[in-house]
Amino acid sequence: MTERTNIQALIDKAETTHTLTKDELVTLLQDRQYEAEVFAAADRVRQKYVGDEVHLRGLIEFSNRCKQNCLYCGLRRDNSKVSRYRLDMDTIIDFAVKAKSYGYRTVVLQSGEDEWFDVAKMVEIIKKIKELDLAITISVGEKSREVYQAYRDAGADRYLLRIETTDKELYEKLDPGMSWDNRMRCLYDLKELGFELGTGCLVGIPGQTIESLADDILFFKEIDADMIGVGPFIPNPDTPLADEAGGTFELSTKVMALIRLLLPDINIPATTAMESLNPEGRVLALQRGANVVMPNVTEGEYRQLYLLYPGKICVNDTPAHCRSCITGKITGIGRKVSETHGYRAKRV
Ligand code: MET
Repeated sequence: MTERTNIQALIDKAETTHTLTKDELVTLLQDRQYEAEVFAAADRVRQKYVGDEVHLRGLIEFSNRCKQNCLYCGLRRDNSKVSRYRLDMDTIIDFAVKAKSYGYRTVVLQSGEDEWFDVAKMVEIIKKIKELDLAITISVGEKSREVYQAYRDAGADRYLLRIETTDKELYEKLDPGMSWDNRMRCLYDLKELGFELGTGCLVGIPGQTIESLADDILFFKEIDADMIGVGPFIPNPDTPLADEAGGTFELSTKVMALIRLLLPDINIPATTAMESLNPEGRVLALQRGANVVMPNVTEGEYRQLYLLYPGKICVNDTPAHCRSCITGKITGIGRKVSETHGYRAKRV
């Protein structure tokens, strides 16, 4: 077969059977010539399985304090340049009320790993937000199964915990003091407890190979993740990886498009980090397989203090501005803002 025919056959296989072997994924990840065909196939699969609606999730970044020391993250414990904040409970609830008033049907509560928010405080926050008839996604890192159970019992619907990389050795190098096995344990516990499970990976971290990205994609299928967020690695000057090369927009969206082909009915965000690399990043991502956007609803000075990576977009905007801006972008490409809670479609 000629190269074109071979690549086209792989794309057709992915589009029709939603399966690829590791070698086939590697071939598609390495190819640069027929990327447009991969993106077009992902867009068709997105349209067929989850439709034209885009789900918006209002993101509340409620604490930038973190006990972990991940080398790639601006909020790492050893970064003394960050001025640390922690929102009080009333402020968190207030932001959730406002998120609802902007029309969001889900709030995502995200923070560094901040033990001040113990299980009792989180349960109280979750219960109060549930009274607003919002879906709740929690993203606060690694906890025991019992703690996850308590969040679930309180009404949390979804949990976001990226594996970041399925390469165990690389993971443990980049996340000193953390255990890859424990992160896997967390992901399987969350799935078993009935959360909609969100995970995902970084693209372009130093030491990562194309083969390991293929493993990441196959792992997402294996665990039957309900949402997958892919972010390009963007080196933060205040971290040990300051001088490393970052990931590219093209490869990040390629990984995302392949995930759409293999997990056709899941929710996939057009991530903020993608738009930080390309001014049209979220719209392009929505046309390459994504069907979710997570606008920030954190207000005031806190918005500038939650810098996982430099160049983060919208840090000087208000939540109301972001709401109308993103609506304009979505309708501008002929898509529609969803008015549902946006659970996984499950149409396969
Ligand atoms: N540290 C947590 C995690 O790894 C929370 C999000 S990262 C800012 O998932």
